[in-house]
Amino acid sequence: MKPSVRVCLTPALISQHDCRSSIVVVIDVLRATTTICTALGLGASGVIPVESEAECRTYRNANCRIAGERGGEKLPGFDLGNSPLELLKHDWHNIRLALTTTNGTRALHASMPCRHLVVGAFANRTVLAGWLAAQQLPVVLHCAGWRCEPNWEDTWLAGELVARLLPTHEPGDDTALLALSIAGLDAATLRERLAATSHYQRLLRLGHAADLDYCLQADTQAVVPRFDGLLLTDVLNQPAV
Ligand code: 3SL
Repeated sequence: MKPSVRVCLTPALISQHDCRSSIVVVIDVLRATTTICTALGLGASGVIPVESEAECRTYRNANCRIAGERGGEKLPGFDLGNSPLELLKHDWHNIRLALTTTNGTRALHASMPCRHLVVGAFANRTVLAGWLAAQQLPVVLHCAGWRCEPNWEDTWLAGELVARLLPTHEPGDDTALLALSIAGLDAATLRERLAATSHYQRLLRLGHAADLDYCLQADTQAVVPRFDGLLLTDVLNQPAV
């Protein structure tokens, strides 16, 4: 029997899922999980996802930059906002990133405890799907949404991942089928619907058009960020033991 792949549309529903026996994949396409994949893809030595602004400030030191936003706007005094493209301007060798965001970093903490916790974005779609397929474990795709409401872009990527897992996993709930049907729409309809969504429009208003384009590009970072409770590191790039 194939293991299941289920979809959780918002952190408000994550307690309904059996995370302890599953790989949970946190998805926040715009923009937190794209930022995490980009930081690790650029060689950062880890990403610390933090729930509060105050705690995040405590991580700043010579080897750790702090990044964060609320409502899409950079937090005052932080080194960086939550723009994945901003990361490209910096050298990340031996540097960590502590990150606090409105939804994505909270969804990560809300997923604990679980068997494994990894991060998904369009940026790592193919390598992530391949890694998940190889684990032969139940999967919960946990969409960060917006303030505990579902959103379009995270559900879309969840559907894309369900589609890629069909050879090895069984859709385990109606929500997986719903996400699958969204991912099956033609490319023009997907982009048209996305352009009408609230967070897309919010990021446009805030001047983040370039981030939007970047976050929707598939397979820019060959990483699978895994969370050990403190730090996200790339599971594909672990030192041999
Ligand atoms: O909510 C989040 O975690 C962020 O990704 C939102 S934003 O794109 O930075 O506004």
